[in-house]
Amino acid sequence: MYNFSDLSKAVIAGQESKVKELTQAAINGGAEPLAIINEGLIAGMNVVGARFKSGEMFVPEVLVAARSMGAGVAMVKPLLLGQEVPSSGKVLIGTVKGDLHDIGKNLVALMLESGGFDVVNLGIDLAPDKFVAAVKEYQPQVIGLSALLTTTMLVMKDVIELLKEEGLRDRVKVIIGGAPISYDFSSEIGADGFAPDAATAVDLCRKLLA
Ligand code: B1M
Repeated sequence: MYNFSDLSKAVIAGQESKVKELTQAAINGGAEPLAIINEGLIAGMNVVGARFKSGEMFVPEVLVAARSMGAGVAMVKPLLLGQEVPSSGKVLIGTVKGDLHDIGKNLVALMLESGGFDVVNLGIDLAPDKFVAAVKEYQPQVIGLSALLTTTMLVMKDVIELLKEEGLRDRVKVIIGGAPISYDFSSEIGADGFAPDAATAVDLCRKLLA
């Protein structure tokens, strides 16, 4: 059995060239491509998620780690010979209408991708009908709404109401987040969950889809 701990450590440290070198060594050593991704690269990123959540790592370090993980994944993917990397589920994510903040939302998208989810990042300033149209088009298991303004967080309720009107609410879990959002607000508007940070959003999606 191949030992991926150095590869995971290189991801955690965001050492892109070392990640590439160790990924190549694992490939040359005959390690299973999927094991390289799951037990080496994603395993490292899971540690990053946990450290980010506990305040031991910060946004720039998370971004560097995610980029180094992506470099490794890009090397392994061609070896999967058309096999799909098993997806943890499909998540649509976007920032609601009137709100242009996207740094945190993009970080959530990145961490979800790193956690094995298929992510469709819809962008910013999205009216409820845009989310509903995207649910119809992409058929996700989860939809993630982000808002950073106290004025725009109310749009989240409109998205949920429109999903109900269109008969789609039972088909998709709705999670919400952003600086002004709380657990109480998520219960009040009938969301399925709230995550205060990107790593918790990954845990929440895993829990909702278990
Ligand atoms: Co604006 N802004 N901003 N801003 N901005 C805030 C949010 C504000 C708190 C600053 C302040 O006054 N102290 C304030 C909001 C006040 C309020 O509503 N109570 C504010 C304001 C007022 C404004 C403008 C109105 C300013 C103006 O023009 N007068 C304006 C509004 C524009 C608009 O959206 N219509 C505005 C504009 C901007 C910039 C464009 C300059 C820029 C955004 C750039 C961009 O995103 N591309 C900006 C920034 C950078 C900020 C602050 C400084 C930082 C936000 C950020 O990126 N944080 C912010 C102050 C602050 O929050 N300290 C502020 C880092 C990021 C990693 O954290 O986004 O919280 P965050 O995301 C976290 C979690 O919240 C969570 O996970 C992320 C990672 O851990 N999370 C989710 C986020 N989305 C999630 C979704 C999930 C789950 C978790 O599930 C789906």
